[in-house]
Amino acid sequence: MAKQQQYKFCFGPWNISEGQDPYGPTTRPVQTFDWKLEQLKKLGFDAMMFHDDDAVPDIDGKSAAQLRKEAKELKQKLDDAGVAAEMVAPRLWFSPNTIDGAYTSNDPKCRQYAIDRSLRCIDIAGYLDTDLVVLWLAREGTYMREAKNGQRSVELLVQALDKMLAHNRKIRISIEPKPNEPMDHAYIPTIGHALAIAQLTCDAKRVGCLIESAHAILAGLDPADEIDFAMAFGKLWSLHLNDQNGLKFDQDKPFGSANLRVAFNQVRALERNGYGKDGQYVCFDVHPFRTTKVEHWLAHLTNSKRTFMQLLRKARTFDEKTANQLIADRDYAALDQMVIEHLMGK
Ligand code: GLO
Ligand code: MG
Repeated sequence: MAKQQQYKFCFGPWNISEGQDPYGPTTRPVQTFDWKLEQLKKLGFDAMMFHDDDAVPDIDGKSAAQLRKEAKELKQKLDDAGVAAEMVAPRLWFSPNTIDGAYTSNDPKCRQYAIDRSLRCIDIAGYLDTDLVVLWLAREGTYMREAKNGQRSVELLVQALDKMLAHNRKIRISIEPKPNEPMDHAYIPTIGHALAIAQLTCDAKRVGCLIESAHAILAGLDPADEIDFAMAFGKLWSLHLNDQNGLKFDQDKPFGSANLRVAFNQVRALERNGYGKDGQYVCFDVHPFRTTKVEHWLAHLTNSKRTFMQLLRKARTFDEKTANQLIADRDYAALDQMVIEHLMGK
C-alpha cells in the first residue's frame, strides 16, 4: 500500500481577527503578533502565512536595511518556535497608492509603487527562507468596466509578473484568484485564468496558483474540480481551505461549515493528486464569527483542522470498490446515497 500522506497545516496572523465588518467595529481586542505565534504553536500548526507587513509592520516607511534587519529578527523568532514561514504576500490593497488597483492602476506612479512593494515582499520571503510569494490580486479589476482597458490590464499584469520573476530567480509565484470583492469583477477570477496568464510570462514554470475554497464557490465553481485542474498542471502550490454559504460576501467560514460534501470532495481531490508530497501546506483562511467571545477565539482554526482530519478518514475509508461498481452500472442514485450515508457515519 502506498504511504499515506502526512499533511502540514498553517494559517496567517489575520486569521485570528477581531470581528470588524463594514457595519461595525471590532468585537475582540487586538493581540500582538507574538501572542498569535504562540497560539499557532500551541495548536500544533506547522507554519505561518505572512503578508509583507505582517512580517515587517509599516513597511512603506522603512529602508531596505531596516527591512532586512526586521525580517531576519522575525526569522530567528520563527526558528526558535520551530515554525516555518509558508509564504509572503504583498498587501497591495491598503495603501492610498492602490485605491485604483495595484499593477493595473491607471496611474503609472501607483503601478510603480505596486511593483516596488512586490519586490520588497520578495526580499522578505528570501529572509524568511520561503520561495513562495502569493498574489491575491485584490483590486486588479474595476467597479465599472469602462474605467480600465481589459486588454491593457492583461499586459500590465504580465509585465508586473515578469519583473517579480526577474528580481529573484528562485521564487515561485502562486496567484490566488477571486472573482469579486472588493471589486465588482476581478481580472483573474479563476484558476483557469491564473494558469493561463502564467503562460504569457517569461518563466511560466514559476507561476502557479493557490486555490481558496470560498473563492471557487463565489465563482460558481466546485473547489474539488479546481484542485484536480490545477494539480493536473502540477501548479497547486498552496491552498486556502474554508467555506462559503453561496453567493454572498466573502465569509471565510470554518472548513466544512456550510457544505460537508463539498469539503469531503476537496479532501478526496487532494488525496488522489498527492497534495503535500512536495512540501505544500494545507492553510486555513478562516475567520472567527463576529459573535465569537475572546475565550473561544481559536475555535475556527482547531475546528477546521478537526474537520479536515475527519474528512481525511472518510476519504480513506470510502468504499471505492462498491463506488466503482455503481459507476460501472450507471447507478448514480445509489452512489449519491452511499456518499451521504458514508458522511453521516452509517
Ligand atoms: C481574501 C483573501 C486573503 C488572502 C491573503 C493572502 O479574500 O483570501 O485572505 O488569502 O491576503 O494574500
Ligand atoms: Mg485566501
